[in-house]
Amino acid sequence: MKIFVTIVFSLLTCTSAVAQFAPQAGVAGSDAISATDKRFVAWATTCDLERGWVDIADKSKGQTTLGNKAAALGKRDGSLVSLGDSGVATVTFPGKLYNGPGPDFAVFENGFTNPANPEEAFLEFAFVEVSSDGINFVRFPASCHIDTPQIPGSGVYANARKVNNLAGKYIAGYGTPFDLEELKGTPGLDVNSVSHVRIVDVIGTVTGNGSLDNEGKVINDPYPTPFPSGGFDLDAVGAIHIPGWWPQSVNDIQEQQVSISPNPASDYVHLSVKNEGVLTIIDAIGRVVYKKNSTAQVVTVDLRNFHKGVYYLTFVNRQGEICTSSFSKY
Ligand SMILES: [Ca+2]
Ligand SMILES: [Ca+2]
Ligand SMILES: [Ca+2]
Repeated sequence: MKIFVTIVFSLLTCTSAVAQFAPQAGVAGSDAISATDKRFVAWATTCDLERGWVDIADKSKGQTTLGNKAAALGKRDGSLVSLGDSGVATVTFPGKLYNGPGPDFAVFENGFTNPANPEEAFLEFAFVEVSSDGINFVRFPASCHIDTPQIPGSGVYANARKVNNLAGKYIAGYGTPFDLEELKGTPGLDVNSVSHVRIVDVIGTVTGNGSLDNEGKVINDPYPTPFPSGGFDLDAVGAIHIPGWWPQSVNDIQEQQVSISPNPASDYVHLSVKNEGVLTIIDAIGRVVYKKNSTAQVVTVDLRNFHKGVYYLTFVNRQGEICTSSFSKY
């Protein structure tokens, strides 16, 4: 739950003494990843949701209701599902994640900065876990050195430099990155074959129900947030490393009329068409190798007789608008 706070503390507290992790998005040295970063190759396609409590200390208030699991799917768009105290969302992607260079996926929440200090923000946290079988999950070792209770409405903000490996560390529009390299060698987990990512709401500390970080410290997450939108607000989970998926595979044309997957493609390519129109595929030397009138549907093109290389896709809708894109056959 986000409550916009107008109280501004004029007294600067000494925050630099414990500074040790990457700072807030927009501050030099941050590892926050913009939702428009070209490294993202895909977004969550399924979500299993176990709602948490409006207030875990008073379960008579029931569970949170804001949003639904669809809000966690697809690109980061500002649509949210509120997990509630101790709520859990488990997502999957079009393929399994592998441990490539740097971060392998990122989680998006809707925190907002302190208007008086870009280092600080109102942040709600969640643990992040991964699994290679959908049954056994391994949690990223989280650290939270925020030692002030985060009571919503009290004007308290958190400094991201005190937080590591907790989703929600960064403000809306910026993902918190997670690197599978950190979990390499964990029994029961293959970091090059991660099928599920799980987001587990952190419970604030005020009532004694608080969650602990990897160092056994209580995590000062905003509490209580006794609203239908309580707890961690999940917006999206972006994938960076999926075998066979490269950056640019989702390109500009997708926003308009057609999306292409996978790209590069081997035996088949799927063209998801949102409108009626004509699809044409042209090879690298300008020959039309495929043409089809399509209605709103997914068109699967058999590439087995295509040569390896780049192909150009043109889509003309009934209004005569033309979209062009390209894909590779390997
Ligand atoms: Ca990695
Ligand atoms: Ca929480
Ligand atoms: Ca969303």
